[in-house]
Amino acid sequence: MILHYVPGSPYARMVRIAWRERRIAGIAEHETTLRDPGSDLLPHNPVGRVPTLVLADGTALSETLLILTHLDRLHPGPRLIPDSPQGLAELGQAFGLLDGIAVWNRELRRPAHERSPGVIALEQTRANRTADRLEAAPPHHPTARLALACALGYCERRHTAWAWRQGRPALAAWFDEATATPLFQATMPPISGL
Ligand SMILES: N[C@@H](CCC(=O)N[C@@H](CS)C(=O)NCC(=O)O)C(=O)O
Repeated sequence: MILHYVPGSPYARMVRIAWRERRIAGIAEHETTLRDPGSDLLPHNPVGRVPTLVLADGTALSETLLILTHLDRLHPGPRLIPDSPQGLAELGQAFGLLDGIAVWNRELRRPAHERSPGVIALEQTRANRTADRLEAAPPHHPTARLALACALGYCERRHTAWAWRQGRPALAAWFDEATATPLFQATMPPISGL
């Protein structure tokens, strides 16, 4: 199996950490390019997004949660996808936060005259509202924690437009502790300047 990724992707980072943590054998990683008509990802996955996990028979799995679902078939340990409604709710909240941040970040990457102030304001409000909830109630399920840590890790290095730590000392402390592991350190996204 080959996991296509880019180092800046918080979605791919989740899968990169998950398979290592679960010690799943037979996965190699390949750094690809995005938004590139010559990308070597496109023959496998015309959608052109990472993470993409290409199986031995050529089947290309995309979408982080679907890839995690497949990884759960490959290891005997605790499931990556939560069994409980509480765990699912936590995971959904972390993905919702990240998806909103991704939309916000995409707006900021457009030329200034193409940016939508309305979209930026909406996503900023969504992110702040969710982070305020997380300040009071951080997730317990390990995969929800992984997703949240990757979302905030993205903000630390590639979406510094959002001062998410401000006024949220508990969430900041939670993040610092959650990411002080060799796997988080080894998959640190590069700084983007945004
Ligand atoms: N819903 C997808 C989102 C993945 C995603 O948006 N990945 C970004 C990188 S962080 C990507 O591949 N973007 C390429 C593009 O938008 O063309 C998932 O959960 O895996």
